[in-house]
Amino acid sequence: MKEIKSFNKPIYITRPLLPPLNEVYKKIKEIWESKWLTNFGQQHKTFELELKKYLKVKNLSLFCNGTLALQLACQALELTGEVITTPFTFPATINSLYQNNITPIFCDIKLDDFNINPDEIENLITPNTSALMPVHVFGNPCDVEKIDNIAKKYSLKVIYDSAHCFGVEYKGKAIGTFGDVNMFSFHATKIFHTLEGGALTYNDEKFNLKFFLLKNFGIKGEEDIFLPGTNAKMNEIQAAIGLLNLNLVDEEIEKRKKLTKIYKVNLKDIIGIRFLEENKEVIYNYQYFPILIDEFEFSLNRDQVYEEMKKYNVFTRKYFYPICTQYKYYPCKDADNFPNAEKIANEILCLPIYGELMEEDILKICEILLYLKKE
Ligand code: T4K
Repeated sequence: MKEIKSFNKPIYITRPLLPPLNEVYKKIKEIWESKWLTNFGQQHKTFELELKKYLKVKNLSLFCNGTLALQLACQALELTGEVITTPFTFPATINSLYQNNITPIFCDIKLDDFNINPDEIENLITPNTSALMPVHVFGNPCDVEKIDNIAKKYSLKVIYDSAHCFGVEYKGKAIGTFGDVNMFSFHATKIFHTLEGGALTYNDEKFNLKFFLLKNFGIKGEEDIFLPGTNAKMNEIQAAIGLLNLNLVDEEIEKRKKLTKIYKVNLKDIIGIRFLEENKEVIYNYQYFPILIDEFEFSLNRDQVYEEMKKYNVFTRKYFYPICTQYKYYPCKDADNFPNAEKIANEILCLPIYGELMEEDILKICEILLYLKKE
């Protein structure tokens, strides 16, 4: 097989959606002329309304990032004691519990979707359990029916970490309508972003005021102070970028869908590489393209592939390695008791995917993988 030349520029796992600069200038000019930079200005109001429509949710509250949104969701739901969650996630999920003095209780994941295994949740419920915090990993919906049934049976709250789920639908329902509260992240690395940012969506409108107070120091008006809130507001520039990106995100999803198909067609016959099957009842956003590498079948292990790809200027990511139970600051009993999460974390590799990539870039990444196997 012929030697493959490396890419002449770095190929990262993702690149942010960038609205045309002239449109950004126009928005900045509007904001400058209004002299209103933050604290729920016109951009914020318009963005909140538009986003609510786009995400097909009843209620939505904007935040300066997803992590603080998640932390404040725990406070709004008055969670205490223990919350059952997954070890296979980004540290922000678990840190939001820690910040609220809540103990994360880890539940292993399923091998077919990398999400929390609902069949193991009931064994972990104790009198101290106040909620479940599942994560829709890589935008694949969890088993929401089973999870919501368990929550009802034990009167537990459910906060879904939907950081990866912008625009995802399950059985014809928007993902942001399940559970008590959903958190979306609008970080620059997400398919839809506001530079940094996040939102909570929820069916019960009683949370409107609570979330407003929690992100706005607990104050409403000049003299009414209701609770010890923090500052987690989204500013006008973030909201304006959100408005501009809302016009672009459908096309970005479409492009990534096509690139995903090219990956699948070209990787499906490489022994030792596996990827997730799509569920026909889900509308995906194609934000990530994770593969699993079986070191015995592929002949290289995941870490070797990760390093080798760098030589070709391809910067893949090992989301989410190591799993959260391995972090030194989590006093996790049974830290070795999560065989599925361990297995996936050791085999996972997220390949570059973003709308700017060309079909030939994806073909070349596949060719490199094939070449590595044959080497
Ligand atoms: N829950 C879950 C399940 C999450 O995955 C996340 C965040 C959260 C909660 C918390 O939401 P936020 O508080 O972030 O809203 C990135 C993101 O920073 C993080 O938002 C995301 N998950 C996580 C999965 O990925 P890093 O440390 O891997 O990002 P970084 O800086 O290495 O960027 C990755 C690649 O993206 C770079 O190699 C190049 C490209 N990139 C990145 C940035 C920041 C750009 O091209 N431009 C950019 O501006 O965490």
